[in-house]
Amino acid sequence: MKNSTLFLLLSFAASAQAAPFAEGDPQAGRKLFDQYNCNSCHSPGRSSNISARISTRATTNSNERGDERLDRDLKPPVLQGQVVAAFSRQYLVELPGGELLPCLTRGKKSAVACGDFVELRRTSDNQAVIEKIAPRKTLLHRSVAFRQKFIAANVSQVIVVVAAEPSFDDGLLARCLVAAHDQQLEALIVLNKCDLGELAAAARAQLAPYRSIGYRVLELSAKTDAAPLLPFLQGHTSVLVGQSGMGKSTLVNALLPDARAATREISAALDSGKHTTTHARLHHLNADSHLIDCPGVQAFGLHHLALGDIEEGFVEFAAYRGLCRFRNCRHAHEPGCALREAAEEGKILARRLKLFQDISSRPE
Ligand SMILES: Nc1nc2c(ncn2[C@@H]2O[C@H](COP(=O)(O)OP(=O)(O)OP(=O)(O)O)[C@@H](O)[C@H]2O)c(=O)[nH]1
Ligand SMILES: [Mg+2]
Ligand SMILES: [Zn+2]
Repeated sequence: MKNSTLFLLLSFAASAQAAPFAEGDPQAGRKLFDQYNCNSCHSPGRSSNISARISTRATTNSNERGDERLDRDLKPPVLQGQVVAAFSRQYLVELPGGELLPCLTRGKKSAVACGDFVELRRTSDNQAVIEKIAPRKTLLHRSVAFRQKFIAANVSQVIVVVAAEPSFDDGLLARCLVAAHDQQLEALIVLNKCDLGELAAAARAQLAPYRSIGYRVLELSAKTDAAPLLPFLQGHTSVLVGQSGMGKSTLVNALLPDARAATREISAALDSGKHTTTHARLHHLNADSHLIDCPGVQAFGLHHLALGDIEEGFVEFAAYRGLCRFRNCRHAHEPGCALREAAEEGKILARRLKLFQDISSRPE
């Protein structure tokens, strides 16, 4: 990473840390955005008079028509950058030199995701409007009946973080893996908090089926040593997903002490994590490896996927494809269902077939 990039990221992290609000505050994004907007985006030596800079260049092109020149004189130049933080409708875009610029989108609907490469124009010295989103290589998202929620764009790997405690939902894990498979992303399961002996053993047993069908499962403790994750991150843009309280931000902090993503003690009484991270945030590990921390999810709707896509996301079902009596078998109650027979014979796990049936009936 360039020194200037590092400096700006660190100073942003530091200013976020000093912000006079608690993480978990629903207004946190707004306040962070405002605070950042006020004092952090002035690049040294940059003239605030944009039209003056443009008009110097305008005089050099004698072939230009008058109306084109007028249009260009009024508009600041197009900049390119990457969205490194996504609040609800506000974004922080990193420019190639490392400058972080708070941005808005035009109109009410926002279709921008953390990780997007975008074109933007300044509307003032320290604010810009996103004008265009570059075609995405991948888009990890979840959806309910009429609404979709972006998680991250242009990632190459999904890391589903589960933990010894709080207890995790294997249905949510299955959904994350199906969504990753749909976007042809590498998938890694991290079992965190392995310092918690017996609880870790139970979680390990819960994950055994995932190992047996070929998923990579990495056990570690973010609190004691997160380094075993590093080789898995090299060369990837990875996104950490999972329920709240699993330790995603603790992992980020352990790997990038300067990220200082907020963490919070989980509520032992409720056996569930409190939502600590309020927005997606991209961190740079090195020039080729990037890591996006996301808010915890309680549900992972897959309404955007067709039945066939969901089935393909259950990788161990592949051997039985086309073997059911009916071509449009939903593997629920149909006679002659090869998957149900396989589950009865113990060739595939009945629990996984049940998860498939739950997902394909789309209750979430
Ligand atoms: N014992 C133990 N506790 C951990 C470990 N990693 C994280 N924790 C604790 O788990 C709690 C939740 O950690 P976070 O990193 O905030 O969890 P998160 O997944 O980012 O949560 P959200 O941002 O709400 O999605 C904190 O109290 C951490 O200190 C670990 O390896 N061992
Ligand atoms: Mg977090
Ligand atoms: Zn079937």
